[in-house]
Amino acid sequence: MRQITVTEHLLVHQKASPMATGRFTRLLNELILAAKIISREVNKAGLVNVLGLTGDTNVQGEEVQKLDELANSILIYRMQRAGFLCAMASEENADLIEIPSKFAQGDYILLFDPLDGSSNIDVNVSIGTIFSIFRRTRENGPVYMEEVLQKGENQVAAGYFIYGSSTMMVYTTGSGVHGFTLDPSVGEFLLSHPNIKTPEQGKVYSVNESYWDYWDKPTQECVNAFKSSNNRRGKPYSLRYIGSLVSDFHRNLLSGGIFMYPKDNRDPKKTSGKLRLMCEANPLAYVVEQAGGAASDGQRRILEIDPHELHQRVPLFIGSKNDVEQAVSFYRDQD
Ligand code: AHM
Ligand code: MG
Repeated sequence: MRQITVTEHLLVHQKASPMATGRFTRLLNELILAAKIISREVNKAGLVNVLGLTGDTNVQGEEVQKLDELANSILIYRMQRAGFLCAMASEENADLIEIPSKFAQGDYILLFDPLDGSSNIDVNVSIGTIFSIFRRTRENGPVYMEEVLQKGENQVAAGYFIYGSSTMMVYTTGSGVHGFTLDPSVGEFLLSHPNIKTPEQGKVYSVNESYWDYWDKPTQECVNAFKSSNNRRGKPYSLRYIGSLVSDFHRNLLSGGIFMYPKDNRDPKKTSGKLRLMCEANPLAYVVEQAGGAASDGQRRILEIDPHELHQRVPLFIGSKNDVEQAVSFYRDQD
């Protein structure tokens, strides 16, 4: 059977969209190449001394894994030279990453989490790269932070690569969600999951329940509902939590369910959970909505949140529509 490569798929979609340009397709192709290189490095990590910590902490105050740093530098190196970007932002870098003037400039902005779930790297659990693409709002000139801090609903593309039992790419440009599996023998991503639709009702809830004592009442009531029969489904959900957002999200996208990272009071200043709006919540929210699911911070649709800083954190409830609606019902009229 003839299989469609991701490049062919992009070209077909490019023709169908009046907005799409060849430059956008080439930008995605460059990103795909960077992900293939990261995938290769992840696959041989145990053999080449790139497991473990670098000894540094990142802008989030988290310990940096060697592979985190490697994935970040692969993306920055390739994408700065691609010629289609005017700025980038990474979960690992405090500030915007400029495109040096010696390289061609473009009008897209790329945000990414280079290696999400990195605390799982050393134990061979699936991890991933999450990406979000915006178009800049001004014609030219230097890129200011306001151009980057756009609402998620302005994304022109978003998705992720998951380095799991196979490497997959899942993306949307606003006309459905499509999944491709890397065939390592030919080095191509081939269409394996066309037009993904997430089940309206899931059977799984995914949350780090060890934070119970740090949660507010609505969160405890919400989680209690998922684990009892006192919910819209009428029976308890199963708990699945890998602790690697891309993996938890991907499983729930395909099989149905909800992933939650609510706010907690571990640190009085951290009232917004752990996950980042721009690099994690926005792109996955775009994907899930395009697949028929939903994403909320408990009060608002994630994609409607007006960001005020690059590394802003948000509570996240994401997945099957019925399950997200059920979770949100516990927070309505709060705060
Ligand atoms: P990271 O981007 O530094 O890897 O952190 C995000 C990760 C997510 O992949 C995962 O969902 C979450 O952290 C797990 O956090 P916790 O250990 O608090 O449950
Ligand atoms: Mg992450």
